[in-house]
Formats: sequence, C-alpha cells, structure tokens
Amino acid sequence: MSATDIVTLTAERHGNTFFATIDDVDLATDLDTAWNDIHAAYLAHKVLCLKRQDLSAKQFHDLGERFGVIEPHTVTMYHHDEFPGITVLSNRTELGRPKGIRDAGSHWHSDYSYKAVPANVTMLYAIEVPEAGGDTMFIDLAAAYSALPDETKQRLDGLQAVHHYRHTKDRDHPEGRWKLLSEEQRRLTPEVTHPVVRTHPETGAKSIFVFPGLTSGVRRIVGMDPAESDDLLDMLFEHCTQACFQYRHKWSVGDLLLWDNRCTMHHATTNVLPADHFRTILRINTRGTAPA
Ligand SMILES: O=C(O)CCC(=O)C(=O)O
Ligand SMILES: [Fe+2]
Repeated sequence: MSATDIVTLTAERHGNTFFATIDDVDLATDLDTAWNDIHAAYLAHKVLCLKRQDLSAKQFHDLGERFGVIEPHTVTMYHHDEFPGITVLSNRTELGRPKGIRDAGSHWHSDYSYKAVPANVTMLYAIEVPEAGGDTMFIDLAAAYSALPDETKQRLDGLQAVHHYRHTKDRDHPEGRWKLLSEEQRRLTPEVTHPVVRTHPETGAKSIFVFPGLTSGVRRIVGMDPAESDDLLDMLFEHCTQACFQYRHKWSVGDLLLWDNRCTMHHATTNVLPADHFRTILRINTRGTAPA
C-alpha cells in the first residue's frame, strides 16, 4: 500500500457507549496510512482492540510513539531489554525469576493517576493468553459523568481530590506494591491533587476522575470533612461501577488493546488467574497532560 492510499477502517462497537474492535488493519504494514483513522477511532470509542496483529517489539513501540512520549513503567525491573518503554506483564518464570509483572492492577484504576501528569494512552499487546481467565474490564467514565443528576454535577464542580501511589489504609496489605519501590521511586511518587471531574483536552467531554481500587490511592477530597469525603467518594464509586458503564474484554493472541486513561478506568483479573494458565502481554503507555 502506498502512503497516499486512504484507509477507512471498520470499528465495531461492543460496549453500550464505548469499546470497539477493528479487524481490518495490519499495523506491521499499514501504520502510516491507518494512523489518522486509528486515532479518530480511539477518541470516538475510548477503548480499541486491533485484532490479529503480528508485531515486533519495535513495531509495537512505533505505534506507541505515534500517541506521544512513551513513559517507562514505575516498576523498572520488568522493562523490555531492548526498549525500556515496553514493560512485560507475565505470570511465567524464566531461569527461576518472574518474567514480568504478574498482576498489574486487579482493581479499578486509571494508569498513573497518582502522578501530576497521568497517562494518556495505555497499549497492551497479547503474546500468549490462557484459554479462560485474565480478562480486562473497562468502565466509561465520561458516560458515567453524563448520567449523573445535574445537582451532583454542580456539587462536583471545582472539587479536587488527593491521590497517592498505592495508598492503602492497611500498609501491610498484600497488594501494597509500594513495597517494591526503591527510596528514589518513593520520593518520585508524592501526593498529588487532581480535579474530581476532568475535561478531555481533545474531545472536550467531561469525565469522573477518581478511582475506587483498593490500592489506586484516592485519599480524600480537598477541604472536605473526612466522613463527608468518604460518603461522596463511595457514592461516586457505586455510580461508576454499575454494569451499564462496563465492558469486559476476553483476550485472544495478537490482540492489541489500547485505551484512553483520561475518560475510562480498567481492572485486571490476573490476581485470580491460576499459576498454570500462562499470560504474557507487552505494555506501553504515553505521558498525558495535567488533568484540568
Ligand atoms: O493485565 C491487565 O489486564 C491490565 C493491567 C493494567 O492495569 C495495566 O497494564 O495498566
Ligand atoms: Fe492499569
């Protein structure tokens, strides 16, 4: 295909308000011509699954660079040998050592929301997947915001929340992955403040931007009495996690799943994946902009 060909991809919507699959693109050969369509589909559907891809680490990395500046994962020990911007997620062991991160987040979260500048896109590319299990779940937080009563929207207007990496009330909780961090990494993850509702810089849509995951680290709403803050967060979390805003993805080898962290949250299920059900996935995310 020459660079002047126009590609019109077919995106099939699966969730009520978001999540589409594209089955007619081969990123190994068509990235230049398909890029504009992929980007438009990403903004329109929020989560995209590009089916049946067969990519080298470099080709996967090239797609990441189209989305922006690739940001290496906070946990550095599973970076890909050749491309540190790629992180390996896996429950395999190699030479007696874990090959990758076994569980990168079995709780509702948005990537790097604990940083002053959270992630923009996250991309996962499936190398091997189990026959059953290891699904990834998503929630459309723009749809969840739209469905709030006007009165609640007004109440949320202007509120800010404090986020802190892997904050848990119980510091010995087994999911408290902060233990893996060096002193230096801990120094790099201080508390940050973000608006409770953020406006998407490219589409202008508003989304809820607080996350209920046990370890995703929303500590409190700024300037609010702790009981009132807890009640408001609980109400928002219950609202967002209703089935009507969710979609659950079952993986196939070759799936390249990418999502917009500015208007969605996601939940791995690898914490309950049996140890002999192997799953190996390459991961990239790019740096976004400060939520506003
Ligand atoms: O492995 C998964 O299903 C998702 C992991 C995750 O949350 C991430 O890579 O950001
Ligand atoms: Fe994640």
